[in-house]
Amino acid sequence: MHFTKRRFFLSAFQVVVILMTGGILALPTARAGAAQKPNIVFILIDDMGYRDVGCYGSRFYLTPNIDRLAEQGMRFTDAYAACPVCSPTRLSILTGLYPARVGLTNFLVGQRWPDNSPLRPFTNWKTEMPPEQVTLAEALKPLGYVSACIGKWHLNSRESGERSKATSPEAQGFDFVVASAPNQTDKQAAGFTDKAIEFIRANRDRPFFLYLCHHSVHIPLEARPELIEKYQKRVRPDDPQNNPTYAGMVEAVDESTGRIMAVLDELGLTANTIFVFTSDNGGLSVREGPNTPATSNLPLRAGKGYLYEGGIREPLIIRWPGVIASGSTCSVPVSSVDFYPTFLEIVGLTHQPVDGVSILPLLKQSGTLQREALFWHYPHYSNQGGLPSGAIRMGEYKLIESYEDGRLELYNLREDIGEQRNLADSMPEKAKAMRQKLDEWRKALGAQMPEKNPNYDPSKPPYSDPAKAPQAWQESEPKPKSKPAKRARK
Ligand SMILES: [Ca+2]
Repeated sequence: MHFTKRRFFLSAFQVVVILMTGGILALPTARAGAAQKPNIVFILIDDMGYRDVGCYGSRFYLTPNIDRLAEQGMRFTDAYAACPVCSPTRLSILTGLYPARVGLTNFLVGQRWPDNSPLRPFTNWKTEMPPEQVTLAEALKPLGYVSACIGKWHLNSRESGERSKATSPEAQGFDFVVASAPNQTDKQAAGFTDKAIEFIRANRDRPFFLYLCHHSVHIPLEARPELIEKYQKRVRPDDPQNNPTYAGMVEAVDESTGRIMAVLDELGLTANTIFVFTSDNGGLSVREGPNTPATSNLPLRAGKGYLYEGGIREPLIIRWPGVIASGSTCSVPVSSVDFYPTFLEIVGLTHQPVDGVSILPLLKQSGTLQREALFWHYPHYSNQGGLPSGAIRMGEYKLIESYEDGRLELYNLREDIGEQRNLADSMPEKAKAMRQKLDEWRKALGAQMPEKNPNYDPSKPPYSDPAKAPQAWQESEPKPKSKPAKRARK
């Protein structure tokens, strides 16, 4: 089943009803005289890892502005991206849907598949966001919001040709768009920030949604020379985070965040602005391009491209003065599919069913979530060495299922955040029940599954031409059937 614009427009009638009955004015609380709906500032960093921020435990990177944002808001310890790579997580943020439901399950458009692997490549996965999906910008528009998309979009592609126009930010509800080719260098962080500030100043008197998506801290790694020099002096032999160039990029997005915070203060908008800071997938912890690995997510296992915690657990800070207690933390697991229903509940907008749930009770500390599980479906080989797999988190337990051979990994994240002790054999009933739930979820969403490869020859390497393999594969042990534990650690 797909949720479409048609269903959204049906519910638009309900919006009118809510407007007429004053429901919207009734929702925002604790902001005296705030008749105007809250602004939303959403800063999305590309490939920033869970531990890449000072307030998440880094001893190497310096992020005073992001740390200050956390002191003024809520820091989530168990926040997840819906996918370990870019595009699907971006889809989930803007629609509230799991990537598996839409069939957009990999980054656009770079599927690389080993020619000798246990699974056959499938090609009918979506290579653009279906135009009929209702984005946050489209949903907010009837309430008078003006929306900006500044930076990386990554939900369409040149490969989709003419159709890419229908999936551009402009066609998906954004009024002000500053876009560029993917993977531009760090020089753009400041330029994007200039544009974001321009947008905020121009729209200070009306509700706005700023979706600021830096290319940083994605490869290629490039930073200002003075920052590289600064962090060269901070490298310590016992710290696995030790890349001065990457550190310079982290500092540049911290500066950007500080500048956005400052302009909100200057214009008196801070109190009526929901400020979100997060990332789209884990930090790059293997070799991929010059001067990599970029970072280390330790003690989390692995990084971008993997369903281990290092690939999907994210920094998430949300500030909303008067509603969110300053300096608070939340350890309830949340996902990038939750932003959409949360924002729409806050502005009082009824919407079509989505996969995420509103986390407003967590923000207000007025209750918890009635959610049994979080799910992931990544049926691809990642450039970083990740294998086609699915995952489910229920409470403190997480199960990962390999799609190559059905191998199960079960971890207790409370006792074993590094996912080092596989409990699947010692807790077979728990593993079986969670695997069953994951399978039911996949079936309910119509998740695409790769088929077995009848020509697979385990005695041969995954790539017949090893030079065509991603760098992370070339530098690791033989790929298929090897133990992920060996490959995943730096
Ligand atoms: Ca990314």
